[in-house]
Amino acid sequence: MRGAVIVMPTYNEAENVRWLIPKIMDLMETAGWRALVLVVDDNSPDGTAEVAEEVGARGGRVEVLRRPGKLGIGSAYIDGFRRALEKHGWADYICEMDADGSHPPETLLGMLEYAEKTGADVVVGSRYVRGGRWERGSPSRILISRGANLLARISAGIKVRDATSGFRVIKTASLRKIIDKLPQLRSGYVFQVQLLYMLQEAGCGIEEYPLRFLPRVMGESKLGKGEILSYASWCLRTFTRRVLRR
Ligand SMILES: Nc1nc2c(ncn2[C@@H]2O[C@H](COP(=O)(O)OP(=O)(O)O)[C@@H](O)[C@H]2O)c(=O)[nH]1
Ligand SMILES: [Mg+2]
Repeated sequence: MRGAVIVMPTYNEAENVRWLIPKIMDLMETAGWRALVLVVDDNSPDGTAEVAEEVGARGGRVEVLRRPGKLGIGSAYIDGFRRALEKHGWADYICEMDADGSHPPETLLGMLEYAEKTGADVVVGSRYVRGGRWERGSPSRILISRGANLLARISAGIKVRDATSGFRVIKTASLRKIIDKLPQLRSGYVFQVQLLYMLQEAGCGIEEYPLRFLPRVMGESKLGKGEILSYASWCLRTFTRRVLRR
């Protein structure tokens, strides 16, 4: 039986994880996958961690990694990846998935099956390949996303069209190759592009799979101005470094 750990960073997502986690587990089980949802929660005031534990109590296929405060999505993934690599050696894949309902569980299954079929090291859920799209995305968010992707391409030479997507399937063995480099990654949203750059530099095969990116179901986005600034500064630094290296 193939296995996957789904790392899911959360901050105030109680009402979303309540329905999302059971849905993921049902789908994975029906399709014959062994799965564990690893929630990385930053002491959410709305009690996300408790809700996740409650829905996971039946079956024991949910694990909650509790952190003391809001430390950033990037650092949540780093801690989650470490835990998965150390403790869940049975998993063939380690996945990234948002907790807000934007990433359909059916697509996760499609991405895993696509990874199996193609042998890719990484499969990215992508809004910018044929069949992928934003569902009711606000024009300003789409513009930010398009701009961020253009910057990633110019500055880091990233070939993936949706480099900022946080919906990914990564072969465990491929992630293990870069485990020593994980501390170099930043704590915020720019982590996603940095990680992809690292995997690309390590020679990984990266594929994209169409994603219909849905509006978040409950709550608010945590993407702020500080994140955008940190993103732009990383792109500038990476661009400079790459030009100097030539
Ligand atoms: N643990 C943790 N999770 C976070 C943090 N910031 C965002 N997230 C989670 O990361 C995922 C994506 O965040 P979201 O606000 O939906 O970003 P957006 O989709 O770009 O608007 C969601 O599951 C959030 O709860 C954080 O600082 N710590
Ligand atoms: Mg979201």
